[in-house]
Amino acid sequence: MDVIIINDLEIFSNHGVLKEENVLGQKFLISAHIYLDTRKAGSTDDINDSVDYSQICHLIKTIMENNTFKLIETAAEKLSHDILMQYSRISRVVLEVKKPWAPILLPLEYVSVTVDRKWSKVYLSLGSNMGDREKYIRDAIEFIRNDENCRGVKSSSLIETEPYGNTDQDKFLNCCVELETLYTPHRLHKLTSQAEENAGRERTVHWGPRTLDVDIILFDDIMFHDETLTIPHIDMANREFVLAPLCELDPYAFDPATGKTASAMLAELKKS
Ligand code: PH2
Ligand code: MG
Ligand code: MG
Repeated sequence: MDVIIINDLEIFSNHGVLKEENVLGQKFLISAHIYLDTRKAGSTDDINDSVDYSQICHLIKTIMENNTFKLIETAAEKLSHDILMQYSRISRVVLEVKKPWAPILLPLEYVSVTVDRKWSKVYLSLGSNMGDREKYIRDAIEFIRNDENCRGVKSSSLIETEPYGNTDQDKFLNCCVELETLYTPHRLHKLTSQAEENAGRERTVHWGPRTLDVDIILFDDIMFHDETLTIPHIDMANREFVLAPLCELDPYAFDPATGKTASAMLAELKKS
């Protein structure tokens, strides 16, 4: 990915934990690595095919001057978030806020914080086998689409599937959804749980009938496990109702743990 760099943009503003800092103000230096594809602009020579770094600098100045944050962390979070929100061409921002006059009663060059924020590519699996299955699934997709921290929400077709695991229950409707998100895996999991709650899901029988189940299948190339979340989905390679719709969206989506693509996993599953 190409990168536009803004280095040490100087802004006078009022962030700080101390009252004096909020009143007097001080100098901040903002740097940003802005990742985007500049190839098209590089050949058309048209600013509309890139982002205007001057505009971004003024956006940074406005945010810095119109807010009073206690922490440089908050300033960096807000700046990177707003840049990613306002410029859809930008896929990632690495942003540093430097505070050269930090009042610590000791000489120092500066203190700073650097955040790295980006649109992550995610695949979800949705399933329902109770009530108006299609409506629960479509409402969930709409709910996710309406969240400003998600974009490019795209669904596979809906397929009817035999219950897997606990087979003594009704048939499922399943699909996969591809999206990009600014959320962390845990924050996205909170959103998918809210989608399940909107469908009135009650957690009674493990692997039992449900109005809606939304599972995170892949999240960039992250491999992660704790008591609430396992990514990639632990059983994806054994589930045709996950792999078939995933292949429809992207047959080359792959499990970073095994390096296997969705289409290779599906082919293996069908053979066994
Ligand atoms: N979900 C399960 C268990 N079994 N079977 C099908 N066909 N579709 C599902 O979504 C499904 C399942 C647990 O999440
Ligand atoms: Mg599930
Ligand atoms: Mg689940």
